[in-house]
Amino acid sequence: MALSYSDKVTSQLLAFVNAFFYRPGADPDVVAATTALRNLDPCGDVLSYMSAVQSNIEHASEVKVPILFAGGEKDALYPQPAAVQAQADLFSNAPTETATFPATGHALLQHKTEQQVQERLSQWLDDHGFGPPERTRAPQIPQVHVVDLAPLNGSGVHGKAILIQRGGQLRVIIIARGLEPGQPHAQHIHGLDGDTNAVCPSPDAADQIAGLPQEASDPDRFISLEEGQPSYGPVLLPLTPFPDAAPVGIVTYHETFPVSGDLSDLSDEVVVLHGLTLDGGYAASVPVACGQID
Ligand SMILES: [Cu+2]
Repeated sequence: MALSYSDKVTSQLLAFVNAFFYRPGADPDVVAATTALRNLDPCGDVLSYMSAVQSNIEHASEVKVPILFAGGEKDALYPQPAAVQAQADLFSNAPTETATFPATGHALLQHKTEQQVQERLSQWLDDHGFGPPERTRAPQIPQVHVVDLAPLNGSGVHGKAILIQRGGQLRVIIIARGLEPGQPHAQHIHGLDGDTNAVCPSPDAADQIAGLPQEASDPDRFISLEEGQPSYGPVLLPLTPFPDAAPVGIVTYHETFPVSGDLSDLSDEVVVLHGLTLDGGYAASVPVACGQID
């Protein structure tokens, strides 16, 4: 069975309790009855207060983090500014500051100076690198883009890219079929500068080089990587590692990238897959599928 309340009471502690909670001359029977009924507080019972204070004082010099001691000038329990200064002096190895608020009592946040106290505490937190509270930042709602990948250059490649953007992270999932089995397929997010929408190149992009007639400039009739660039722009994000297509010509891909700047808004960009066997062998850079990101 636990010790009763009265078992723990020493005469010294009882004197402290009497002085703290009761007027001089309070009826001893009332004091005894109410003391016995006193609830335990979260730190143990109130009678542990004195020994806790003693222990805290003994360990105060071990504290090394910054501390602000704040008190009210009209505090009837702890006369200020002497009390906050006495506390600060105990923490001899910590960087300490003191603040005393005029026309303020013991409960700092329950007086008309509350705003002043709040501002001083906020300023101290700011000065010590705590910054604005997390809850003032915008919530991070994921943006999801589902992109249809349509064939270029008669490749027969079809697929989907799913782009999930949240905070500074971009998850990319690509599933495509009709690719060259066993070959590596470069894949990128392409885009144009500023607000210009990148688009997938139309078949006549094949003769856009230098404005020459198609037969002269591009006898192969294929849209090369460079010929597609006026439509889709340069590479903004290589979706590495580039996958090899499975023996049946399928690619499945899943990676996460940190993104910022141009890529924080993907809605003007395109996804391009590359790699096709032409007469001269495997042309790794030729675009074979493209999809505009909505
Ligand atoms: Cu590309």
